[in-house]
Amino acid sequence: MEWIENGDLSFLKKRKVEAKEAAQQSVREIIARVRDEGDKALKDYTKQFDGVELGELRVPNEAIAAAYRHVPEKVIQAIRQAAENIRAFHEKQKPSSWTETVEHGVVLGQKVTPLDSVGVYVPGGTASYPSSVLMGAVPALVAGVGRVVLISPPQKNGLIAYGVLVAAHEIGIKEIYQAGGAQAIAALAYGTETIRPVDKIVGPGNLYVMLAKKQVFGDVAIDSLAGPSEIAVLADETAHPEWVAADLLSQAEHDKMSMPVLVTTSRSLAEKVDQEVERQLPALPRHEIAGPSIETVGKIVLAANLKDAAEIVNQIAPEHLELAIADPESVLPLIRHAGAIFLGMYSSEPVGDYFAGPNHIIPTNGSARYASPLGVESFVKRSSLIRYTDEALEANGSAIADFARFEGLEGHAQAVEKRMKGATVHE
Ligand code: HSO
Ligand code: ZN
Repeated sequence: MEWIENGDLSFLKKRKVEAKEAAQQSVREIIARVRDEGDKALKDYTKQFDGVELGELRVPNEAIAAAYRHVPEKVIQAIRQAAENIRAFHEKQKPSSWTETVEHGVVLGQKVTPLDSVGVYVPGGTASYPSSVLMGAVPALVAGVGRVVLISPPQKNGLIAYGVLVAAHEIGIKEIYQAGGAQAIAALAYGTETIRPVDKIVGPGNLYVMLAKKQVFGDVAIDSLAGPSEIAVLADETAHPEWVAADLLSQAEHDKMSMPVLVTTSRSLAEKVDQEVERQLPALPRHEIAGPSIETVGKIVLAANLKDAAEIVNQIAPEHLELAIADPESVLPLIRHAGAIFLGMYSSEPVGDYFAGPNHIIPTNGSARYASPLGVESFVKRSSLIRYTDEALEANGSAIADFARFEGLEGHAQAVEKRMKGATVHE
């Protein structure tokens, strides 16, 4: 891994991969064709990009029953337990409606309503993760979204990955479609003969999925635009080098562009972690992905003290942060920008990827500066409530009318004044 000893964090500027105009243009064309030709375009693109000739777009129930035969029982149990933990965690996030009565009997409040329909995109290929089905859909279900649909490209064998189907079934998702890429996003946004459109699309995907989400945004809501996975480990001399190295590699194996960063106050720990990473890397089945991430993106940043280290972490604003230090709680108040914070040496990042309960769809690319992990609040909206009384209008009507006239809006002023006692405005 590359060492940074002078505090120069300019590597962060290279984090974002800019999409080429050509890719944007082809996504534009795909979306336009799906809007025009619906199911036929989806099937054509699935043949072209996934090499699969689809009969039906919707996954039949028999396919889901069959999927169970291909997933080991202990994995089904793990999926079940994870789903339960994720559900319990997200239950706590449920925002509630409220009203309050203020001066003159005025009632103010907000009413929280779940979205009507949501589409969860699940990537194909080696990034087809049952855990992401749970993370995308469970918060929507907890929020009370009436219709949660799943869309995922078929694999070479013509079927969506078994684990994905099992995870979907475990949490009660019945509407599952096979299609991927920009065409799947277009179908969710605008609908086809088979697929009714949704109000919001969530879930990670490749560059084309991301560009498509960007292009349909405004017609439909989207979650964040997820980039490659990121992990920062803030470690002191008490950290266990072998474990820190394993955690850095755990995210490196996601993508050649994943960003593993060690920020440490201890030179000797840095040396040991560096060696450990080299030692563990070749043994990983995905070393051809983890290798480039470690070599070309991975960094070891030395900090003078924990306060500086925390500031470096804030500049990185990582998706995941591990505080592998003797007293993590003492540094926590200094951390302002990190999507998920893992405290102490037993909180390995994959614990959060699969199981603990918090979401693993988390802001990347520095967007943890202003964004939050996917959660129940991503699937609800607020309506404001206002109930004014005659007494309140009498007391405040003139102020409102004055404000309206100042904005040149006489009609607004009159609407209020007509309701005031002794109103003088008559036609
Ligand atoms: N770490 C990934 C999520 C994931 N990990 C899924 C394993 N499976 C999000 O950055
Ligand atoms: Zn992961």
